[in-house]
Amino acid sequence: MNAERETIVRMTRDAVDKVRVADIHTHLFAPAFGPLLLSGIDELLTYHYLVAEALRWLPMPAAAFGRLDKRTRADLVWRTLFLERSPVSEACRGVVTALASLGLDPGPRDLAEYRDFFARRNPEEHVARVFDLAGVEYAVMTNDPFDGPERAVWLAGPKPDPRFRAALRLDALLGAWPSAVFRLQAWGFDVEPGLGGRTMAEVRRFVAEWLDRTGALYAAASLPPTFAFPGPSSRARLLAEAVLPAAEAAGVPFALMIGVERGVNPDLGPAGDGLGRADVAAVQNLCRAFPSNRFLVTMLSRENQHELCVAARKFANLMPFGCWWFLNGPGLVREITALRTDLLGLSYIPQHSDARVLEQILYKWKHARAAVGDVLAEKYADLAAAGWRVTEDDIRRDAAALFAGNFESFVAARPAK
Ligand code: FIX
Ligand code: ZN
Repeated sequence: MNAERETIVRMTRDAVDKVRVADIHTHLFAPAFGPLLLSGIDELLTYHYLVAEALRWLPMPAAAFGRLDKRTRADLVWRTLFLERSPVSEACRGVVTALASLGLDPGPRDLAEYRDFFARRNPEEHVARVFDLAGVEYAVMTNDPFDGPERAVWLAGPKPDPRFRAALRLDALLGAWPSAVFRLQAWGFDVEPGLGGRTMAEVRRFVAEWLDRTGALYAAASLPPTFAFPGPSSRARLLAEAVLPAAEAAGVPFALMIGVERGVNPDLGPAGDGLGRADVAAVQNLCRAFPSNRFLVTMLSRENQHELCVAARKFANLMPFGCWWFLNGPGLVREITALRTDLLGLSYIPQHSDARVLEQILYKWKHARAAVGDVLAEKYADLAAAGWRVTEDDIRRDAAALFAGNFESFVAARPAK
């Protein structure tokens, strides 16, 4: 490496390591939501990413594993993935990074010591420390207005916590209308199974109420690989006639998380979801038909990434984000970040953590910063070789946009009518 390249690599790593992060999609909850905020070594070990890996070795059916208590499941995952073989997968390495980030020594492989450490934490101080160590300014939650315990907290009016922002998750509305309709009726909304009468106006009222109650930064839904738009499905109609108009009126984007095939192996619970390649035409059709709406879009299939970047070149109201779930490993994060940078410059959001357990933000962001930083360093070095003077201030500015600013501008933007 020549001296200029070395300097650029050093400056980029430093900027990306220090940049503040807006974690735009997680499954974490503010402490006010009580037991919904998961934390600690047993939660880390029973994360569904690890469960899927352990069940490839364990001599028991998934359903039997699922019936065991959490501590026993954690013991089995620890023994299977960390003691009987080396924890080289991304999710396993993540546990090691998280422990080390908290000052624990992963060397002795002493599960009892880690349990003891977490048992002695003061919960409030621990949340603050983890956010600080991860360099995360705030995490966006996934807030489901159809989830009983969560709904009860919102209705009681939790004290706002600036580290946890809301996102209104509408899978239960858009993906399961036949059951959603009865719940909406029970809550006083005049809706009909066949979508007739006042249904669309009432769903708009429901979405508007919840966007307001939660202060959501965006509304969202995960969608199967078969997602099509436009179309006669209740999902497509509710989206077009109720949800997008409500999001537009509230001035918030809608996040499409496309490509998840739920319950490929239902015995595995959340570890049993798979993926499929989707049709990016649905995204293009939405962006064209709803120019006053903004769409945050992530796709689960590796094969969709290139088409999504090309679609984003056509529509400024489309913001690609994250390397979701099965894409979240250093190899694919590097590949996808390089592809996005080649086609979109700096107009994308490279990663979200998708953390379900508080301490996961430690590893997800450490690993993401490293992978994204490597790609950016190479891009800046190539740019310098082409004759551009790359300054440290430029790199810091660009990193701030990628890791927080692009999201914040997109959320705040009001498209021209
Ligand atoms: O739908 C989602 O938001 C997914 O991210 C989750 O359902 C999934 O289980 C997950 O945690 C992936 O990281
Ligand atoms: Zn998620």
